[in-house]
Amino acid sequence: AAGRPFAAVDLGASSGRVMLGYAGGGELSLREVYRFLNEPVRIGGTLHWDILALYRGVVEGLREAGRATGGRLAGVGVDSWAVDYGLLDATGALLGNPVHYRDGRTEGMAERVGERLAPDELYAATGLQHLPFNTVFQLAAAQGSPQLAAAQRLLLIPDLIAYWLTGEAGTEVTNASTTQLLDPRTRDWSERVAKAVGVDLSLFAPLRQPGDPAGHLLPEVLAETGLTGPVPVTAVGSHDTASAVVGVPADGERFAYIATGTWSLAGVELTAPVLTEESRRANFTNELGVDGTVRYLRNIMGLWLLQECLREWAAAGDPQELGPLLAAAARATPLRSVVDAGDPEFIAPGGMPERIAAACRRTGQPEPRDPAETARCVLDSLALAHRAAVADARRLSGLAVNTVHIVGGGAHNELLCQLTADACGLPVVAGPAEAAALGNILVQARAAGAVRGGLGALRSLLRATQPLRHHEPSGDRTAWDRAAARLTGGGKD
Ligand code: ADP
Ligand code: LRH
Repeated sequence: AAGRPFAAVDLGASSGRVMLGYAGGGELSLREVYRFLNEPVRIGGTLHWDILALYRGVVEGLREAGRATGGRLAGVGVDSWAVDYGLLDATGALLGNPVHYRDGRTEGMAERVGERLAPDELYAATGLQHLPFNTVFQLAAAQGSPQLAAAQRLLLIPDLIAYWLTGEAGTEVTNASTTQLLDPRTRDWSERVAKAVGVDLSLFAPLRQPGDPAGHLLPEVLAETGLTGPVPVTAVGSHDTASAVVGVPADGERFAYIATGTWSLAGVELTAPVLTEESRRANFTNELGVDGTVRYLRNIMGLWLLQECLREWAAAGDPQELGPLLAAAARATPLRSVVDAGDPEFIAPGGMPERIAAACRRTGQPEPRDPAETARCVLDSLALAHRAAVADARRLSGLAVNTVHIVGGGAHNELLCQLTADACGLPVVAGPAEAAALGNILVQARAAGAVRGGLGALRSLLRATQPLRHHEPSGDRTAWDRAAARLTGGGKD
């Protein structure tokens, strides 16, 4: 093969994986060498990430990657979910387990921060949509804790993993943009926001750009993984969604993307942030992307809704298999009932089938009667939320979108992709499902000189090498208008 071997460590909220990619000489291939569940742990009333189990999964995955390549890797890159962090003491030791963004500790924190900096000023300065778990609100919740008092360093999750692999600390900028402490115009920290909300910016390691060198695997990591050094680690779009957007196989600029996994992140790629009051009210975010881009998008609950139902049914002794369940959902009555998949009421874990049923009752719609109807309600609701986000992104950015790309695990879900095409009234291109890993590998490979060019060139390599599925819009679009009206009490959506 012409390509050189790169490993992508991609930690999602539902699973972590180490993917081996060969890139260069016109080649781009990817295969999964190791996947492990990411199961949070509740202790003493606080929901934590099992960060050491995740690190072990990373090491085992790198060993597997080395097994496939005779111990040689041209590079490693790490991406993960956003906003969360670990704190280190003066010796570099981890202070406590990182807290999960779905933990309840941030309740009331937006109000507390709002007393110091009004929501409209915070938006104008950071461009970040209001999500209760943004890092600023987590830090407000941690204020006064002995851990924060002892902390000398704060590392976002992918930077923490990279630190353990290399001994070098940095703060990769795409993920830093999810802290709500960064100004998307300067792509640098906002001293003003940090001061106003009482965050000490010296906790953060220096900013890094995607493509920057991030050190080499430590001798102890080489020994544990059986890899032959030196193995460079490269900063990638360390926010998984930033890497996933690199991995969107778009032709040209007029596309919307939906990265669908645990979350659905739906929006467009821009060259400058949109910081208007209208944008704030529409709850659109300006996260930073690779190569100076802005990811202008909205968070939608995503397949979390279904994951939580599956977990609940299994715990109640009624385990459902995803394939047959989706087949039954495809046969269920379309748009029988829908919920607002953007509603933060669905963020916390637990009791999801009942919470979905309660939301249907509240809006005067029939409750789902079985798992198939619940799954159909979730998928119809996601498609409806995708449609609203794509329409708002077009309107607020002025970009004339003609195609919707669905990447992430949800790209496997043909029903969801077709419903999204139907709801948006636009053609949907589905795949790759592992867009984040591909984006991670492409940015490393480019830094190593194995591939060349801007995002357009990287995306044409994706189109030439990755299998994609096409969904044309079908059905009656007004049915979606009527369903949306049920959620807004008869108003327009
Ligand atoms: P994350 O990165 O947030 O952990 P993923 O991008 O891995 O999430 O997406 C996981 C979701 O993708 C699952 O919850 C599931 O709904 C969906 N998915 C994965 N594989 C399939 C499949 N073969 N068919 C249908 N859906 C799938
Ligand atoms: C998706 C994701 C998303 C964030 C959320 C916390 O994995 O990174 O972009 O909003 O996790």
